[in-house]
Parts: sequence; structure tokens; C-alpha cells
Amino acid sequence: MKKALITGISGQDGSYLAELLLSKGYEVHGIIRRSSSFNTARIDAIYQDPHVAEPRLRLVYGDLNDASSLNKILRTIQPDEIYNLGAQSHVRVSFDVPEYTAEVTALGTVRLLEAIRESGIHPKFYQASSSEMFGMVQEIPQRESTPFYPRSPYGAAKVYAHWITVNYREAYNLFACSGILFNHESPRRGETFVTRKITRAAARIKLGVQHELFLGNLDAKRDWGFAGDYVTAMWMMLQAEQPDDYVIATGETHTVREFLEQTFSYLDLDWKRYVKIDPRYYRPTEVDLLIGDASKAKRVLGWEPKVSFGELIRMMVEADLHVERAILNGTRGAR
Ligand code: NDP
Ligand code: GDR
Repeated sequence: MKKALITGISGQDGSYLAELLLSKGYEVHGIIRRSSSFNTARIDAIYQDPHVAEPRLRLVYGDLNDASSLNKILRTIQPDEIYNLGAQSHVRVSFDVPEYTAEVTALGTVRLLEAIRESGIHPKFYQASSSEMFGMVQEIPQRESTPFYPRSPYGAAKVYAHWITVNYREAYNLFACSGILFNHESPRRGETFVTRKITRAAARIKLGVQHELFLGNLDAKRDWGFAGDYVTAMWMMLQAEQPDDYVIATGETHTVREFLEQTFSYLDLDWKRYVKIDPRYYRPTEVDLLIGDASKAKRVLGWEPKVSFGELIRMMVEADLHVERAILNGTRGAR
């Protein structure tokens, strides 16, 4: 049985990836952080009580900022594949906590890579790189060869993590891949990212429990896909013959305004009646346009996105309606 280790297992992608790997027969280990309240809601559905069975999903406390915890975890688990998804992943917040973002998102990656070297094991390694590394538009669409020009502390930290991964591949012959993933969303998306903020607010407005929605820049364009499709690409990269870097995207771009319009009109609502602009959501430097060319991933890995923009919106709105109705009825269930 193959063993995988996931950092960031409690996040959106970590939960979908854990489900995928379990379905493929892996033993899955996930690093979680100690928190004053429960932070494992996204993986509750697949959690197995270690007292009851021999579980194939195991959680262990650790932190990307704590090298000794990483060293110990690697020595103990000896995984065949490591997926480094842990990060301070919010772009706007990275302007408020730039140093912390660099600690986790940039240095956390080299800590993990060094832990691999020190443990003497030879796992395959996946790094969660981001389209935010492209930042200021240099080329349309963006592909693997497009120069990076990050526009936030988060983007800059991801550029470091990307290049250190490439360096460890070249210097130590590590089977390391960077997936340069464009925005991907789902009903499990964090509530403060713009798509989920919109679908959740629209559902709440429809049910009469919210009356306004405050947003920032509606003109930004993003290439939005479905997280479930994108975690499959992560796994495919580590099954390829050679380690390499891949852009993962839909090849379609939409403004935040279009996302807003389609979400509200799905619920027969006019977004202009509810949305107000609050400059606090503007970023000091913005990424205006992202659109990815994933043809290399299609050619080499056979990967293609399955869920369309319209289907993604429908899936997210329906899920938020379900959650909000359950809250209203006092029967809130798992997402
Ligand atoms: P989330 O923000 O949903 O999840 C981030 C995860 O990282 C959480 O499990 C979080 O734990 C964990 N984490 C944060 N800080 C630490 C730390 N110090 N040590 C260990 N774990 C930590 O992100 P997504 O699932 O959306 O994204 C996954 C990865 O992919 C991230 O690296 C993100 O930057 C990157 N990415 C995401 C894209 C997207 O569109 N979603 C696109 C491109 C890249 P906790 O739950 O305790 O906070
Ligand atoms: P992004 O996602 O910054 O692309 O990073 P986010 O959803 O936060 O922003 C997308 C665009 O929407 C605009 N926007 C708002 N954003 C938020 N969060 N809140 C608002 O109220 C709002 N109003 C307008 C933003 O200015 C931006 O242009 C995501 C994260 O998942 C990263 O970790 C990942 O690397 C990239 O996607 C690819």
C-alpha cells in the first residue's frame, strides 16, 4: 500500500486530495495544526476513529514553521509521496502579514525539502505553485515558460517555493513537481475568497438572512476551475515518468463581475441591488488578468478539466443554499 503525506490536509485541496488518494488505495497521513477550535470540518466525512479500526487516514500534529516536527514526521511515516499544500494562502491577507506569509509559504517549503534530505528517504514531492506567480501580465495566456512577476507577498513567497523545488530536483535528483495551478474553487472553498464569498452571500440573500454584500475590485479576471479536477492533476504529475512543472487551468477567463452576475441570476436576483464596494478589499497591487494554457498537462499527463464555469457556480450555490437552509432549520450538517 502506497503512503502519502499531505501538508494542508484540512484545507480545500487537501480534503479533495485525501479523498482521491483513499479511493486509490493509499494510506494517507495529514499534518494538522493545533487550533483552539476544531479545524478539520472538511475531512470529518473521511475521518476514521483510530480506536475503532486500522485507519487508512491518519492525522498528526505538526507545522511548516517547525522543522523538528517535519523531521520527526518524515522519519516515522516514510511516505512514498508528499504533497505540500500547506500555506498562508490568502493574497489580500499576505499584505497584512508578509513576514509570516514568507515563513510558512516560502520557508516552510525549504524546511520540508530539507527534512526529506535529512531523513534519507526518497519520496516523490509535489509543490503547490500558483498562477499568482505570473502576477503582472507578461504573456496571454500564461504557460510554463511565461516569466514570473509576482504582485503580492504571497506571490513572491510562492516564487521562492517554486524555484527551491526546482533547485532540489536538479541538485539532489529529487522527483519533485510543481503544479502551477490557476484559481480553483468548490463548495469547500474558504469563505473569504471571492467566489465563495459571493455564492454564500447570494444564498443567504435569497433566504432573507443577509441584505448586502461588500466586495472590492470587480474588474479582475480569473481562470476559475473546480478543485476536484485540479487535485487529480497533482496526483497525475507524481505518476509521470519524469518530474516536471505543469500549468493547470481551464483556458477561460471571467471577471469577478461576471461571476457575480451569473451567481445572482441563477437565484433570480439582481446583484446591483445588494452589492456595495468597500475599498478595504482592494489590494495595494492587483493581478488584473489570469488565463492559463494547460496544453502541456493535456499532452503529457492526459489531464483536462471537466467542470465548466457555469457548472461550478451551480454546484457552489446549491451547496451554500443547502448549508444555509440547514443553519436556518437548526440541522446544520457536513458540507
Ligand atoms: P487553504 O487556505 O484552503 O488551505 C491551506 C492549508 O494550509 C490549511 O490546511 C491550513 O491549515 C494549512 N496551513 C496553513 N499554515 C500552515 C502551517 N504553518 N503549517 C502547516 N499547515 C499550514 O488552501 P487551498 O486548499 O485553496 O490551497 C492549497 C494550496 O494550493 C496552498 O498552498 C495554496 O497557496 C495553493 N494554491 C491554491 C490555489 C487555489 O485556487 N485554491 C491555486 C494555486 C495554488 P489550517 O486549516 O489549520 O489553517
Ligand atoms: P486570488 O483569490 O487572490 O486570485 O488567490 P481571491 O478569491 O481572494 O480574489 C480573486 C479576485 O477577486 C477580487 N475581489 C475580492 N477578493 C476577495 N478575497 N474578497 C473580496 O471581497 C473581493 N472583491 C474583489 C480580488 O481583488 C482578486 O482580483 C487565490 C488563492 O487561492 C491563492 O492561494 C491562489 O494561489 C490563487 O487564487 C491562484
